[in-house]
Formats: sequence, C-alpha cells, structure tokens
Amino acid sequence: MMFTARFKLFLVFFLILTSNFGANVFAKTQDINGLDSFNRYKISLNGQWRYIVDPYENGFYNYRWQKFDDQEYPSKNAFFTDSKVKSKSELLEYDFDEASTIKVPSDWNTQDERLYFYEGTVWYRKEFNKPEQTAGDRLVLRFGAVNYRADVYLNGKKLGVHLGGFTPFFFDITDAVKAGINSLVVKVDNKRGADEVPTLNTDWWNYGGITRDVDLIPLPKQFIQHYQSTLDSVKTKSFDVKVKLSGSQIQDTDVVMAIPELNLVVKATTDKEGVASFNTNLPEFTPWSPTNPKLYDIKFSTEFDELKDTIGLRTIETKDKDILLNGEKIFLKGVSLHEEYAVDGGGRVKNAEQARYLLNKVKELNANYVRLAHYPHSESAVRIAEELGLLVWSEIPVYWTINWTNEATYKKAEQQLTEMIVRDRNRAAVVIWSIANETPVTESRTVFLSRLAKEAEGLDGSRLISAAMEKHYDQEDENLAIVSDPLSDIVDIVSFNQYIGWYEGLSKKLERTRWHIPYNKPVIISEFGAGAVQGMHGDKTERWTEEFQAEVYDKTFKMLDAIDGWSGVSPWILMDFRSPRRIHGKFQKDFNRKGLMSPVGEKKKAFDSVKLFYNKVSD
Ligand code: GCB
Repeated sequence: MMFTARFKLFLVFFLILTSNFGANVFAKTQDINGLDSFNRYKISLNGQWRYIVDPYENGFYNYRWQKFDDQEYPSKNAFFTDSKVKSKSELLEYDFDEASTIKVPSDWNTQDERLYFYEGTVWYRKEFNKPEQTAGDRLVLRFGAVNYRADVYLNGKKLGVHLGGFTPFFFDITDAVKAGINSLVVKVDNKRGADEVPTLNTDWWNYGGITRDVDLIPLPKQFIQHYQSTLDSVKTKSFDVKVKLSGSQIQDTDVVMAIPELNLVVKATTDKEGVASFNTNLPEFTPWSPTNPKLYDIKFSTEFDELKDTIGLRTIETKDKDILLNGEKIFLKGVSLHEEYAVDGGGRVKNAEQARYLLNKVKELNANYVRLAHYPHSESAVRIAEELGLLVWSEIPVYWTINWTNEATYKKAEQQLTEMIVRDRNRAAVVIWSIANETPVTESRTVFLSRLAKEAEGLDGSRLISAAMEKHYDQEDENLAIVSDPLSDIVDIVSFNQYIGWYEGLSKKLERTRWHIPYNKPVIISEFGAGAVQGMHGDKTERWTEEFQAEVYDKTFKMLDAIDGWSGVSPWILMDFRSPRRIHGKFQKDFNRKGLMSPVGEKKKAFDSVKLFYNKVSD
C-alpha cells in the first residue's frame, strides 16, 4: 500500500498520541509521566507571563480555518517561534513583546475585567534562560494544571497537547531547550465541550488559565519516576513499597529506602521494568489519624538520584456498614469544598496559603474530613489536609451528564483519574477516590463508571472507591426515600446527595422522610444544604435567611441520624462560590449561596450548627 509522506507523518503522531496516559505529546514523555516532583529541586516559571486574548483563534487557524500549527509547517508559523521574527508571517497582529502581562499561576477571569465570563483561547508566553546542567541530564517541564486544553510550544516546536483542567502534565524538553533564552508558548483554551470531562453543564465557574505552578525540573540520566507505598495492616505492620526508576539502565539497580525516625534502612534491586519492590515489617510506629496526623520522613536513593517525601502510615477499609481507620470505626465529619478563594476578589486558589486558609476553616468546624469537590484540587491542598489531620475525598469532574457512549470521552475521564491517583496515592489523608457526581442511572453510564472503578482499583487497591449518587422515592410512599443504583454494587461506600428542604419541600419534609438503603455498606451523605445570604436574617421559614439555612441543617442531621450505617457527611458547602448558573440579581449575584460562610469568610448561623453537631458526635 502506498502512503503519502503526510499520511505517514500522521500515523507516527497517531501512534505517539495513543501511547501515553499523560499529555498527548510529540516529545518522549512516557517515562516522566506522574513524575514525583513535589520535593524535588525545581526552577519556577511562575510570575508574569505575556498574554494575548484570541477569541477567534487567529493564531491557530488561518482564514480558511486551517491549522497553523501543523507539524509539517512549523517554520511557516512565526507566532510560535521568536516573537521578534515577524517576516512572512500571516500573524502580524501578534507581538508578545507588546502584550500585557498576567500572573501565573492564576485564573484569567479575575485578572482582566474583559475575561470575567470568557471561554476561549488565550496565548501565554514566558521566556526563560536554559538552566545549567550536566551533560546527559534531562530537563522536564511540568504544569500543575491548565484549564482546559493546553497546546504547548517551545522555541516554535510543538511539545504536545494536554486535556483536563486539574491534573499535572509533563514534557521532556531536554532536546528542545536551547542555550540562552527560550520561548515557551501555551495556547490555553477553556471552551466547554459536549464530549469533554466535565461536559457543558456544571455548577461552578469555568476559570481559565494556567492555574497551578509551572516548573522546570532537572533530572539525572537515571531517576526515580515515582513510588507507591501501602501499609497492609497496623497490627502486622507489613509495609509494601514499589519504586519505579526511569531513564538509562534501569535494570539491576540498587534502591535504598530509609525512614530515619524508625531506624529503617532497606535495600532492593530493580527488575527489568526498573521497579524495586520492598516488603518489610515496620518497627513500632505511630499511625496517622485525624487526632494525631503523624508524618514520617522517607527517602529513596540510588547511585544517581534521591527522592524525599513525608508520609503517614494508616489503613482504611470497610467492614459491613462501618468505615475503619487503622482497624477502628470512624465517622467522617466533613464539609465539601470548591477550590476557590474569593476573599480578595480572586477566583481559583492560586497558592498553598489560600488552600491552608480554607482547610483551617474546615478544621474550625471540628471536622475530621473534607470532600474536595468536584475535581482534583492542588497537590499542596491535599498535603496540607494531611498535615492538619483531615481525611480526604478526592474526585474527578465526571459530573451530571457526560457523553457515556463516546470512547474518547471515557479516555479523557480515565486520564484524569490516572493523573489524580498517581499524583496523590502516597497521601495518607486521601481515603476515597470518587469517580462521579450525580450521574443518571442508565446502562451506558454504569458501564462507563464500572470501567473507571476498575481502573482506580488497578492503580490503587488500597483506598475506598465511591461516587456521589442520588435517591428516589417509593412509588407508594412519598416519605420513603430509596437509594438503589447498580453502581452501589461496585463502589465501597454508598454515597448520595440530597436537598430535602431546599430543592424539595421545606424543612418539615425532613421530619417526615425515612430511608431505605438496601446495601451492607457504609453510607455517606456527600451533599445536603440550603442557600442563605450572609447577614440576611428573618424567620426560619423565610428562604435565603441564615435562620432558614440553619433550620435545614439541624433537621437534616436529625433525619440522617436514623439511617442505618450512616458513616459520614460532607454538607454543601464551606463557602459561597461563583457559578454562572446563579444569576438571581438580589440573592445570588453569580454566587451559589449554600456556603456556611460568605465568599469572604463571614460565618452564617449554619456554621455553628455544624460545629455543634460535630462536637457532639464521636469520631
Ligand atoms: C449538587 C451538585 C453541586 C451543586 C449543588 C447545588 O447536587 O453536586 O455541584 O452546586 O447541588 O447547589 O445545587
């Protein structure tokens, strides 16, 4: 068969594109995906970047709507090369040097008034100097998160594309980087799409931009890509760790694992995949728990590399209707949280301080648990939760309706799940991976979610899997709420959201409702709530008042208490948050008002209802 050069090139790209879980890349990245980098030496590319707003994607398509960035024609496209070279270009309008600057990491919506509602393309450029490196070493470019699609170019060469707004991705730029000044260009596009994850409809702000850190990470020629540790039992203290090496000559290499505080130093040798497996019985240790979130330093070293981390040692499992932490029953006293910090008019959380502010508010509720909704929050947030002793529910944005029958959509969800799990699977705080929120009960959806559950189980069999489901009512008894969903057979915890007293009836209904949940599994109420404008007072029957909200809370807790197997709750939500669906001119003004606090952190009455209830309930 005869193939044209163009088709051959397409085939090559297609094969490369389909062989990665991470970014779709034109550079080699398989062995850097999921790179454990939190504690590595990094050169930050955060700061001011040049930006060009491009609603018609002029920089991407010509006037015939043909792509400029076709790999066959990189030289034609001055835009992606040096911004000063404008000759022959069809893109004379573009000049990064004359463009304004925008902060990275951050959303663009709260930095430029024109972009408050914007959904489309913005071009970003950062120039950086090639770092000093030893010959043979590698240089990796890491993005913490870009919402939603990132097309990344270095010195005019396309490195690849990444889809998904909340997880990290990597490029090996060892060969693409040049001596002196380098030009890094990112086309960021936050347009929603019917086949994307999430899809067109959500109840949160679609913040666009490079929303998390950008770093250069120098690596030796042989390096530790990542590791996975599991404590099998607090009693036996059996501890399994797998360490994956990448780069050159990864077989038959010694890896040393040390936990200095436990006087533990053990050695293992890598197999032909570069994996060193440790199975060891730990000496006496203090288990990690919300009441004592003890963390230990852990270090892996090889002849060429060293990776440091801190870990908590704990187990999580279910037994019949109970959740067991370190073998003991625990009740999850939590709250749901969006990754939004509007205190200074801002939007998406941009740094660890803001994440810590929010998680400290969670702690003020006497909580031991937080639902990080509805997408993976930053790695820093998860680590701060771990430090503060908060158990974490972590989820991917498979939300409401998704194109369940489209394989490409499934792959996008699976990629986000993989990137989330690989990033956080050594965090003791994370106890639940959630694969979906309020999805319709259809066969195609259950097939889709079963595949995701299986994937999660394969990547990390040591945590619980859940999804926020929904309830319905008995046909003959309008006061009998039922949770019956085939997904319940697949997940470890039966979780569901319900809004009796707000979307359904008034608080009286909470007094009448009984529950039928026919599974021998723990039950978590992943959401309930009511809207209130902070500072608005009135009778408890008056919607939008703090009194109304507090009444819904008090009665809901009473109702839930009667559920057999009730093992946890994360009311919706800690703080009011922006949503384009919340357009009521008097009460909402672009904010979902179900927060226990206003967007700037002023408490409503219901905050105290939760605090009081959690004070009374034993863990
Ligand atoms: C839900 C969704 C959540 C919404 C909330 C609401 O069930 O899971 O994302 O924000 O209801 O306020 O309606």
